[in-house]
Amino acid sequence: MKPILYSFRRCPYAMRGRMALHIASIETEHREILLRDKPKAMLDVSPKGTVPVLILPNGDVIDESLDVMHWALGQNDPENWLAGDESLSKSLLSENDGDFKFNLDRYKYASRYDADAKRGDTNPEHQRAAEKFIQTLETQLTKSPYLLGEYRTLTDIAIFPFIRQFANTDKTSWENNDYPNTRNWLARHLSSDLFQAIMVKHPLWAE
Ligand SMILES: N[C@@H](CCC(=O)N[C@@H](CS)C(=O)NCC(=O)O)C(=O)O
Repeated sequence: MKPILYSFRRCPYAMRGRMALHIASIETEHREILLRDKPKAMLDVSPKGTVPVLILPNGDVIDESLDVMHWALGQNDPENWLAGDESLSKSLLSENDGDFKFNLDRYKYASRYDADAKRGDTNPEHQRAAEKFIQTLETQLTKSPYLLGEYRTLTDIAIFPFIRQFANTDKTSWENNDYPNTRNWLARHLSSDLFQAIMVKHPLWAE
C-alpha cells in the first residue's frame, strides 16, 4: 500500500514535500485538492486543513511539510539532503517560514490584509521587508552555489518554492534586482528535472 498525499500543485509547502518524496523515490497515491473545497476525508485526519498531508500505510498522519521532508529523507536520502550546517539550516528555515512568509503574503496579496488595497495590488513596504531575507540568501549564495555549500540540500529545496512566489509577484523587479546569485540559484531550481517532475498536473481527486 502506498502512502496517501493530499496536495495542491501551486502550494510551496506541498512542493517541498513532493520534492523530498520524489528524491526519496517514494510513490504516493496523489490526491490533488482545492484549498477552497477541502475533502472531508482530509479534514477527518488533519482538521487544521493545510496541505501537504501524508498518510502512511500504518495510519500515521504527517501534516507539516518539513516533517514530510524529514520522514521521506529518513527512508532514503540519495543526495544527502540532510547533511550540512544544522544551525545555519535551522535559522534560514525559520526566517523563511516566519518573517519572510509573513511579508511575502502581504506583498503579494495586499488586498487581503489592507482594506484600502485593490485586488491585484502589491505592497512595496512588505516587498522591501521580505527582501531582507533575499539579501541573507544572496550572502550565502555568493560564497557557494547552494545555501549550505556545493550541493543542494533540504534547505534549498524547502526555501526556493517561496522565493519563486516572491519572484513571480513582479517579474520585472525580480529580473532587475541586486541579487544575481539568488536569481541564478532560483533559475537552476526551476529548470531542474526534480522541479519539473513534481509540477506535473494531476486531475482533482474526487471523494
Ligand atoms: N506549516 C504548514 C503550512 C502549510 C500551509 O499553510 N499550506 C497552505 C497552502 S500553501 C494551506 O493549506 N492553507 C490552507 C488554506 O488556504 O485554506 C506546513 O509546513 O505544512
